[in-house]
Amino acid sequence: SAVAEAERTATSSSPAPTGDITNKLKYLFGKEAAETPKDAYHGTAWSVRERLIDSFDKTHEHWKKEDPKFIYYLSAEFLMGRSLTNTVYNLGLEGEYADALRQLGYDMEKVADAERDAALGNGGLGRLAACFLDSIATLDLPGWGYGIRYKYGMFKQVLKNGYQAEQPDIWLTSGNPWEIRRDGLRFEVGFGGRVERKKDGNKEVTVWTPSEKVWAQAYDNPIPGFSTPTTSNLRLWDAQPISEFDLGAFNAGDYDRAMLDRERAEAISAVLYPNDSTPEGKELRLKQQYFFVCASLQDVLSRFKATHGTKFELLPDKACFQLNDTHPTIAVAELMRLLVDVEGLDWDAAWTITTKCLNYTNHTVMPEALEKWPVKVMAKMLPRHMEIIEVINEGWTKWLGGHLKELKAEERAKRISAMSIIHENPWNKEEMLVNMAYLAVVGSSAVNGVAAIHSNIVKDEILNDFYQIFPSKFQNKTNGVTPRRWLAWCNPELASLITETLGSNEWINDTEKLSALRAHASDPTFQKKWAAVKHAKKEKLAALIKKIHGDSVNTNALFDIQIKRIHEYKRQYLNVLSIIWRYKQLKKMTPEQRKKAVPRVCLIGGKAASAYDMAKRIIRLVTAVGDVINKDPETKDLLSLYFLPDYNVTLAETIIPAAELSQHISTAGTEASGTSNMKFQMNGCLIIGTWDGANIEIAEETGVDNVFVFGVRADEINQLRKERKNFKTDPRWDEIMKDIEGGMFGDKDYFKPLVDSVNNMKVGNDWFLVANDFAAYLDAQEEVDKVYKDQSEWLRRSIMYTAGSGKFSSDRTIREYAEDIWHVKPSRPAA
Ligand code: 26Y
Repeated sequence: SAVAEAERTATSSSPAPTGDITNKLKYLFGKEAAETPKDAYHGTAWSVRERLIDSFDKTHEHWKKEDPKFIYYLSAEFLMGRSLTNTVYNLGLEGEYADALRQLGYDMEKVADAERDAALGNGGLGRLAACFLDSIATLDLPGWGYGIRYKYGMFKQVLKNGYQAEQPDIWLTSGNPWEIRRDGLRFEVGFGGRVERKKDGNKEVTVWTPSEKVWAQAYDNPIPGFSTPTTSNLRLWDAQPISEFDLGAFNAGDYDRAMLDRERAEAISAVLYPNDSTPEGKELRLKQQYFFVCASLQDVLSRFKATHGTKFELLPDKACFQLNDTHPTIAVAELMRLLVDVEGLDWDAAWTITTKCLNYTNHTVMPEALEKWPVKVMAKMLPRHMEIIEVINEGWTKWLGGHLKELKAEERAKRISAMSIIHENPWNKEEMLVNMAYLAVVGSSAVNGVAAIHSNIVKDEILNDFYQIFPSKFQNKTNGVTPRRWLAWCNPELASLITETLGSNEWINDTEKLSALRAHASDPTFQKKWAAVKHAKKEKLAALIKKIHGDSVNTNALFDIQIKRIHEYKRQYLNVLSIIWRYKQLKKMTPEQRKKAVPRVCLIGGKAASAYDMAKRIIRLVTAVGDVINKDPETKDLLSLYFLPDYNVTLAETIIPAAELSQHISTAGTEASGTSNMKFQMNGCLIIGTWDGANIEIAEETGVDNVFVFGVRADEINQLRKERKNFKTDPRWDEIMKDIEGGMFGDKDYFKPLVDSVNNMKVGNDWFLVANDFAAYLDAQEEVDKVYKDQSEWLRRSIMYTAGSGKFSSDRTIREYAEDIWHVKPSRPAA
C-alpha cells in the first residue's frame, strides 16, 4: 500500500525518535524533559526536520545529476498552515513518532496542536500555491516554489464586542524548525537610482545604478511528497541590509540613523498585505514583488549558468515560471533586464526566451481587482524596468498594428489603445498606468483561468481583445486541493473507512478510485458507519465552539457552514438574511410545529481586509444576529449562529470534516473557482451554491440533483444589474430589512450602510444582486431541510460527494499544468 511504501522509504538508519526528541529538547532548548505539549512539539519537530533534510538532500542530488527541466512557481503568497502532521504522514513516519510521543506521555494530536500556522497568504490563491507544492512533490516533478518570508503573516482576527479587530501574526519568535537558512546564499536587489548608456567597445550597454540596495537572503522550506522519496523546496527570501549598521553614525551618537538602513531593508519582507482581491497601490507592495522576483530569477540563472554557461537559448528547456496572478509579473521586465543588460543578449533573442519561460494564471474576474501601477511610481522605483516595459509596449503595439492592418485606421487605433500595456487611468486622465495583466499576457506563452466558467470569462470578457489575437494562448486549469491534508490527514476516521471499504489506500494518490464508493452510497450498513464518522467530527467541532464561545451546541442539528474571506461578492450577507428569516419563522411556530423543524447550527468564519468597511459591518451583523438568537431559550436548540474568529488553515482542518452543508453562494460569474468547495466535497459535505466557479464542475461530478443549486446565471448578470432599480423585492426581504433598520439586532446606525448597499439604488445598487437571489435561496434552503429529514437520502448524497471528488485533487491539476503548459516530467530519486 502507499503508506507501507512510504514507511519502507523512510530512512531506517535514523535514531530512535524517543531519544532523539529528548536530545533535541536538551541541546536546542536546554530542557531536561518535555513539560508541556509545546516542549514536546519542539523536540519532535526538530527531530523530524532531520529526516526531512535527508530526503531533501537525496532529491536535490538526484535532480542535480539528472538536470531535468524545472517549474518555478512564483507566488507572493504561500498559505502553508502547520507542518508537523503533514510531514510525518507524508514521510510515513507517523507510527514511529506517535509511539515515541506516547512513551513520553504525549498524544500526537495534542502535540501537533502546539504548532503555529505559517500564514503567509490571504486565502484561496495562497492556499492553492501550498496545495500545488504538495502535488508537485508527490508527483516527483522537479519544481520549487519561490516567495517571500514575511516576518508577520496574515493578521490574527479577534472579536471585540462583536467587531473585528486585527492583531499582528508573530509566528517566528520560537524559531521555525521547518526552514533552513542558507548561509551565504543571497542576492543583491536594487531600487531607484539612474540609468545610463555606456560604450563597451562598439556596443552600447545600459547600466542601472540603483540608489538603494538590499540583500535577499534565502531560506529553504523542504516540501515532502507523499509516498515517494521526493522532497521538493519552497525558497523564501528575507530582506536584509547590505551594511549591518552605520558605525559612523553610531559613534557620533546618532543611534536612530545608525539603524536606518536595516529598518528600511527589513520593512520589505516584514508584513503580508492583508488585502484579498482589492489591490492597494502601495509602493511597498511593488517593492515586495520586485524583491522576490529579482532574487528568484537571479538564483535560477546562476544555477543555470553553473551547468550550461551562457547558452541561454537552452533556458526554456530547463526552466519555466508560473506567475501566480499578476503579483510576480515584473518578472517579464526583470528577465529581459538580466538577459539584455547583464548577460548581453540582443533584445529579440531575450524576448523569445522570456516569453517561452513565463506563463500566467489569472485568479479574479473583477476588473477593479487587476493590478495597475502608476508609471510615475514604477519609473521612480524601477527606472530600468519602466524603460523595458516601454520598449516591450512599443514593440507590441507596432506588431499589433501590423496584425490588425485589415481594420480601418480608426478602429485599429482604438483596438491598439485598448490593448496598450501602458494606458491612461480612466478615473484620472493625468495619470498613466502599467497594466500588469496585459504585461503578463504579452510576456507569457500560456494564460489560464482556474475553473471552466472562469476561463471562459477570461476569454470572452476580461481579456477578450487578447484572446482574439492569441486564441491558442488561453487555457483552463480547474483548481484542485491536496487530498492528503484535506481528507486523509484532517479526517483520518473517514480515510480509514474509505480505505477499508475500497480495500486499499491507493485513493490517496489516485482520487479517481473514490468513485468506487458510489456502489456503497445506498447501503444502510455503510451509511451508518459514514454517519458515525461525521457525528464524531461534529462532536469535535462542538467542543471547539464550546471552548471559543462557552456554549454547547446541539450536535444532532444540521451543521451549516460558510468559511472564506468576507467579501460582498461572496454574499455572507445573503446567508445572514436567510438565518434571520428562519429565526422569525421558528418564533411564529407552535411547539408542535417546532418539533418538526430541522435544527441547525450555523457557523460563519472569515477575515475582512482591515480597510474593507462593508465587510467589517457584515461580520458585526453576523455576531449581532447570533447574540439575539443564541440567547433565545425558545429557539436556541433549533437555531444558533456563531462567528468563528481567526479562520485559518488549521481551523479549516477541524471545521471541514464536521460540515454537513457548506455555502458557496457568490453572485454567478464572480468567484473564479473557490477551493474550499472541493475540500467540503471530499469530506462528504453537501453544497448549497450558485452556478459559479468550480461549483459547476463539482455539481457535474457529484450529480447536479445532489447539489442545492439556486440563483441567477452568470450570463444574466449584466442585464439584471441594469434592471435592478426596477426589481420588485420579495415581501420577506422588505420585512427583514425593516427589522435590521429598526434595531432588532441593535447597532442600527452601524447597519444602515449595509441596508443601503442593497436597497438604496443611489448608494449601493445591490451590485452583487443579493435581492435577486434571495427568494430562490430561501427555496433552496427549504429543500435542504426536506432532504435532511430523510437521513438515508442525505447520507447517500454525502457519500456521492466524496465519490465524485476525484477530479478535484491538485494532483490532477498539476498533471495538466505539467503536460499542457510546463512540459516538465517526473524525476524520482532512488528510495
Ligand atoms: C493585488 C492584491 C491585493 C491581491 C492579493 C490577493 C489580489 C488578489 C489576492 C487573492 C486572490 C485570491 O485569493 N483569489 C482566489 O483564488 C483562488 C485560487 O484560484 C480561487 O479559488 C478564488 O475563487 C479566488 O477568489
